[in-house]
Amino acid sequence: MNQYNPETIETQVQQQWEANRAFQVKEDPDKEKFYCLSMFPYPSGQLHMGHVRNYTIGDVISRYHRMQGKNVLQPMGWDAFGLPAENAAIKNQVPPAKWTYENIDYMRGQLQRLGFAYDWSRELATCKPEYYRWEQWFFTRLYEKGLVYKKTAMVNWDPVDQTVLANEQVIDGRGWRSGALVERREIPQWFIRITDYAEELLQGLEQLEDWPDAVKIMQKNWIGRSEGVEIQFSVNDTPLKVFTTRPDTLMGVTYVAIAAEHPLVKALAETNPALQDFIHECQKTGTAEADMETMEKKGMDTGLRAIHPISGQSVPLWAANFVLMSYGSGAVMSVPGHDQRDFEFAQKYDLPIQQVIIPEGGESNPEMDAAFTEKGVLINSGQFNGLTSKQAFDAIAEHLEAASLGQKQVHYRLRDWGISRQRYWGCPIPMIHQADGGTQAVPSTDLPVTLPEDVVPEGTTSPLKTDAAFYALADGAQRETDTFDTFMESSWYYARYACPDADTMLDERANYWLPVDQYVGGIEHAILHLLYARFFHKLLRDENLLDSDEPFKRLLTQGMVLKDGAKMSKSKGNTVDPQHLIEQYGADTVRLFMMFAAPPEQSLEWSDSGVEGSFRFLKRLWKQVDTHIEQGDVPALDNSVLDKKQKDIRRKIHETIAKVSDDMQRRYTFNTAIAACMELLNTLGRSDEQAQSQAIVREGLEAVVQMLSPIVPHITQKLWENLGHSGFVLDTNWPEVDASALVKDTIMIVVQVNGKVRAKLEVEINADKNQIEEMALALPNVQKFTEGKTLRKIIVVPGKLVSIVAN
Ligand code: ANZ
Repeated sequence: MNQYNPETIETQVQQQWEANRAFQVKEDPDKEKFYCLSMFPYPSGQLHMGHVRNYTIGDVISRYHRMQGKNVLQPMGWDAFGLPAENAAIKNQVPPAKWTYENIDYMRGQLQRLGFAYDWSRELATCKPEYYRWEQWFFTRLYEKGLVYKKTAMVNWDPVDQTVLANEQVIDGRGWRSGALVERREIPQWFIRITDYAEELLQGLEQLEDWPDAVKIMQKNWIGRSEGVEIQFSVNDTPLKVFTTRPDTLMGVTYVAIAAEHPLVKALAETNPALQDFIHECQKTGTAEADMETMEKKGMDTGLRAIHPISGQSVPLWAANFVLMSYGSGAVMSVPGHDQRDFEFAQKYDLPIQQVIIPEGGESNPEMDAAFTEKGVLINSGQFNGLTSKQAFDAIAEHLEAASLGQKQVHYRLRDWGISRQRYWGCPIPMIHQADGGTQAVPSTDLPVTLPEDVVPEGTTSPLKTDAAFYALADGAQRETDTFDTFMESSWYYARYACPDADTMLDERANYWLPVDQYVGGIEHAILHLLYARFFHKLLRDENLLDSDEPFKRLLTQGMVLKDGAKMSKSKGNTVDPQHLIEQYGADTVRLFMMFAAPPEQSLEWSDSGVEGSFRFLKRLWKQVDTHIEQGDVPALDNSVLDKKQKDIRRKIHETIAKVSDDMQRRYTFNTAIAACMELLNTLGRSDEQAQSQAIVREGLEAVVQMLSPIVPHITQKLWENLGHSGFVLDTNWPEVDASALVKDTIMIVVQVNGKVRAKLEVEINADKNQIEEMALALPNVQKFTEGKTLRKIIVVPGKLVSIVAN
C-alpha cells in the first residue's frame, strides 16, 4: 500500500493532536488523576541526548497512564535564570533575556518535534515576572514569619573585576575572566531557615516508598542528624560549650580545641601576633568538609586553659584548623584515646592520651598506636567505671544536667539555605535597605520587583548594582540588588503548573493535581533540588496553599547517556545531536532507541547501529500491518472453533499483554516490553491464512499497536487508522488480558529412560495414563534407548513425567 515515511506521518499526527488540543487537561474530580513530571530544562540552546532520554521516559509513562483511563497532566517549562545566560551575554553582546527567550523558542520546537504529550497551555518560564512575582511574595511572607534572616557569609571576591564569583567561576583559585587570585570576603546575605524543618525533612523520607534508596540515603546524610550532649567547660570563669556525640568519653578529655575564627581566639589574637598569623593561615584554606577530612591538621596553643566540668582539672585550650566555626559551638572536647583526628593531633603536638573505653570483656592497652573508636565499657572514669558506653551516655548527661553543666542535644549537619547571589540574571530579592540601616520587605502591592531585561552585563559588577533607576528609592532607601539562588525557582514550579494563570501564588487546582505521581530526572539533583523542593512544599503547606506533605510520590532517576563508555557531554566533545537524528530517522526511531537500549535507571550506551536497528524495526512493523490489511477484511473472532495452533497464538498474544502491562506499570522496564512486542510480531508473522487465523492476527496487531503507542506514538496512530479505527490510539483503553486465552489445554511432560531425561512430550491436560504411555514409547529418542531391551516397568505421573525402566 505505502511506505513508512516518518516525516510525513509525524507532521500529520502532530497536527491532529494540536487541532484537537489532545494534551490539554482540566481538573475532573470524577477521574483518577495522574501527574507526570520531568525535570524542566535550562534553556541552554539545544536539547541534548540526556534531555531526550529524560523526556521520552516521562512521556511513555504519561501516555501509558492515560490509556489506563486516568486524567493525565504532563506539563513543560523553562528553568530560565542562571549564569550561562550571563556568560553568553558577555561573549555575544546580547542581553541574557533575549538569548534566553530565543533558546526557549528553539527548544520548544525541538520538544514538539519529538511528539511529547505536553499540555503547552501551562508552559512557564521562571524568568517571567508573572512567575517570579509569587516567589517574591512568598519570600516576604517567610520574612514576616521569621523564617528569613540576614547574616554575613563568605563569598569569592575577584579583586580585579571587582565582583563576586560563583564557585564555578573560580578556576584553580583564580577568577575565570581576570585570572586574579580570588579572595574571600564576608558580606551580608539572606538565609531561609531550612534547619527548622530538618527533622521533618528527615522523617518524611520514610513516607517516600517509591523513591530510590540511594537518593533517600544521600538526603539523610546531607541532613546529618546526630544525637549528643552540649557540655560546658569554663575558660577564665566564662562558659565554653562543646558539642559531642560521645559524652561517654568525657573523662578522657586531655585538651579542648577551638575554631580559629572563634571570638575567643580573635580576642586573644589582638595581643598575640603569632595567633593572628595562624588565623590568617586558616582562612586561606577552604572550609568545605571534604577539605577538612584530608587537610593537614594544624593547631596552636592559646595559652588559656579549660576547666573540666566533672573532674575540675584544667586542660590546655588549642586553636585548631579542623574545628568548624559553623558546626555546634565551634569548639570540641578532644579525646585522643578515642577519636582518630584528636589522636593524630595529640601525637603531633605531644599532648597526653588517656584511654577511658575498653572493648567489652577486653583490657586496657597502655601502648595505643591508634584511637579506639568503638563503643565499649568505661575505665579511668571514676564513678562511671564499668558502665557501657550506652549507659554512660545517659548517666553522664544526667549528671551534667543536674549540675547545669550540660544537656542532651540533637544537631544537624544541614545548614540554613543562603539564597543571595550577587548576579544579574536572577529574580530580584524583594527587600529594601533603609537609610537608617533597617530592612523592610517590599509591600505586596509593589510586587513584582521587575528585573530590567534590556541589559548586557560585562562580567564585572552586576548591572543592578550600578542602575540607580533600579535600586534608588525615596528617603535614601535602596533596593536589595542581589538575586535569588536559582534553586528557588525550581523549588515550586511543579505546583505552579497546576494553576499557571492563578492570580494568587497557587489555588485549589494545586490540591487536585498534587502530589506529583511520577517525577523523572537526573541523579545529579538527588540532594539539593529535591531537598529544596520538599522544603518548599512544606512551607507552602504551612502557608495553607497546599494540603499535602510531600511533592513527589514516586521518583525515577534516569541513567546517563554514554558514548564509548564516557558520559556524552560537550566538554568531552562526544555528543550526538538529537536534531540531526530526528531529521534523518524521525522522532519515533529516536524514542524507540532510547527506550529499547537500556532500562531507564541504567546508563545507556550510544550506538549508531542500535538507532539503525530501531528504524528497521519500525519499517518492518509498518510493512507487517500493511501486508495484513492488504489481505482484506477479517471475520469476527470465534473462540469456539479455534484449533490448537490458533489457540497457541492467541495465548501468546495475551501472555504478551500481561507481561508488557507489568513492565510498563510496575517494573518500568520498557526495553523488555518492546522486546516482548517484537517477539509477538514474529509469532503473528508465522500464522496461516485461514480466516480465523487472520482474525487472531488482527487482534494481535492491534494489541501491539496499542502497547507500542506510548513509545512510538506517531507510527502507531497511523497504523491504528489504517487498521480501520477513527480517533486517537492514545484515547483507547490499554488492551486487557483475556484470562480464558491463557488457559492451556495441553501440557509438557518429560520422559525418562532408566532415570535419564530422554524426551519431552506434549499431552492433552486430561489424557489418560494408557494414552500417555503409548505416546511416550512411540517417541524416536525413547525408542533409541529402549531398543533391544525388555521393558521392566513404566510409571506415569500425570502432568509431570513418564519413567521407563528397561534392560
Ligand atoms: C568528643 C568525641 C570523642 C567526639 C570521640 C567523637 C568521638 P557529628 O556526628 O558529625 O555530629 N565536633 C563537634 N563540633 C565540631 C566542630 N565545630 N568542628 C569539628 N568537629 C566537631 O560529629 C560530632 C563530633 O564531631 C563531636 O563528638 C565532636 O567530637 C566533633 F571519641 O566529641 B566528638
